Amino acid sequence: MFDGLKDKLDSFRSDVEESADAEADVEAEAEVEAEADVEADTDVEADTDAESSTESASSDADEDGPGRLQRAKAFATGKVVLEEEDLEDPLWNLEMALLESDVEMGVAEAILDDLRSNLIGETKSQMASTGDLVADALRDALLDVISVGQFDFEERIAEAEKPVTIVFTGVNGVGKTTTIAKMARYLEDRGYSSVLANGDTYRAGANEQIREHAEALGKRLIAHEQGGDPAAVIYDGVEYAEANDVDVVLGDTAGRLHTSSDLMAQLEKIDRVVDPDLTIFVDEAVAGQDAVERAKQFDDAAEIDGAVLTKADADSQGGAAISVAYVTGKPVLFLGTGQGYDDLDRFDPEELVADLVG
Ligand SMILES: Nc1nc2c(ncn2[C@@H]2O[C@H](COP(=O)(O)OP(=O)(O)O)[C@@H](O)[C@H]2O)c(=O)[nH]1
Ligand SMILES: [Mg+2]
Repeated sequence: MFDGLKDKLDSFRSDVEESADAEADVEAEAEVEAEADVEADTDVEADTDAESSTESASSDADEDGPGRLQRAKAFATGKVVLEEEDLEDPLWNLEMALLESDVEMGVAEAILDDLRSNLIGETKSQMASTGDLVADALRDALLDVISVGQFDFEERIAEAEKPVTIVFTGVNGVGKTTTIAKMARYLEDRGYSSVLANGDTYRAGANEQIREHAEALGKRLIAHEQGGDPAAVIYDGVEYAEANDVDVVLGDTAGRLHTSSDLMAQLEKIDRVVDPDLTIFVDEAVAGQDAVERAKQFDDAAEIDGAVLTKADADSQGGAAISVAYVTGKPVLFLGTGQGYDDLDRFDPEELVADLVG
């Protein structure tokens, strides 16, 4: 998962390290030269011109000893090692790498700004190498954008009045129905009963598909005829849950109608009629910026509370996982990591960042 992105972040670290170390070498040599200048000046007791002093200095600095000593001294005193020019090239490379990984432009800029303000003027002590400093700054910068809006999903379910109604939105084929099935299993593992309600009354075969999942999981399915009113189906699901003490209603929706404005209007209606406790947007992690764009659109039609990114198992870029929360202001709550019912992982920003920046 996100291996390509991991490599790119790693390159940034070694980029800065290289650039800062090269700078430190130059500075250490300059200092040795400056000291040699002073010695040369006192030796001849005259104001020697720059050229001759450089000459006499370079012969001194050629010996390895003093240069190493200077560097060791700078290292021990914690002098400033990261300057704007050290970061220019690495930051540029990082920005390109993030965009290549399908991170949204504004998100990439936020990460860069964060890094700039955290790293420039940063001092290096004996304890921390440049690489460690950069890794810390990267972790902070990523966490800031990834953790936007996070809340504890389990706690939300626990505290909500039952039945809790959750409606899943998103385009066709991204894994909505599969995610609902996984969610039924996830809830069961935590002691909550659930009923499935098929609001995808548009697609032929939708009832059969979700019924297979319901049967495999031992869950009740509420479904109407194809072409029926999706809001009515989910509403029936809520009534069933109320009458039968079921904790959670999981409402599926269509991912495609005749036109996309029909779809948005239908989602708005479900939102109005059912008034779900949570609306969760589902898209594929692999869709990158398209997923981010769609998250915004769906949020406009029927306000979302969070997102699930599916097929993270097949995503090496991580752009959507990094961008969705920052762009929509709504958190990524789960990652789909496979086709099995247990392949739903709670999205933990700290864990992800630790994984990305080793
Ligand atoms: N690899 C992988 N495949 C998934 C994941 N989630 C869903 N799928 C597959 O994506 C396809 C479409 O899923 P479906 O639930 O029918 O999408 P829907 O049209 O949005 O309801 C199915 O073949 C699923 O098995 C996931 O997290 N990882
Ligand atoms: Mg479906």
